[in-house]
Amino acid sequence: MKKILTLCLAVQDGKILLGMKKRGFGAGRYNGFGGKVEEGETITEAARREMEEECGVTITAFELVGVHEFEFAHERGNILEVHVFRIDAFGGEPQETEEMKPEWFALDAIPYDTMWPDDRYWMPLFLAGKKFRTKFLFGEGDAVLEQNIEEVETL
Ligand code: 8OG
Repeated sequence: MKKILTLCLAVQDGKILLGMKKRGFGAGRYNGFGGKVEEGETITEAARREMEEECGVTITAFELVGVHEFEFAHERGNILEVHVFRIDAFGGEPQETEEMKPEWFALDAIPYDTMWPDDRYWMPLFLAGKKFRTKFLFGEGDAVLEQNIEEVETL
């Protein structure tokens, strides 16, 4: 079974916008904004909706830059397919919501120790403006057991 999700990372003036996830899957970690694509919605529509719901801004310029496949050793065959968007412009000011507390980080001070453990491996490609496809297998405590990161021309 495959679940399709989005992940939106806004970069502006040498900073990246992350949010501290306050509840649910991934709570206590900084991450971009996003979530599951709902029925009847395209992946880009889902990305727009999640940015509005989770930090109150409206995307005006974006690009799909990566696709991850995440799998957990205790439930092999259940794939999380996460579509990563770089947000180049948005309207409004990021606001704290019930789900996320937004915060800007300098690109050389990304808080990898409080993020998903795979992020430190693919974020350099993202920050270098590359496109990528990855596969990660997580074990207990979300340890990365296997990883495959491929730079691609198109997605
Ligand atoms: O709807 P929900 O908030 O549960 O969606 C999960 C969000 O977390 C979604 O934006 C996709 C994202 N996400 C994962 N796994 C990972 C991961 O390993 N790294 C990062 N950076 N984001 C992830 O589901």
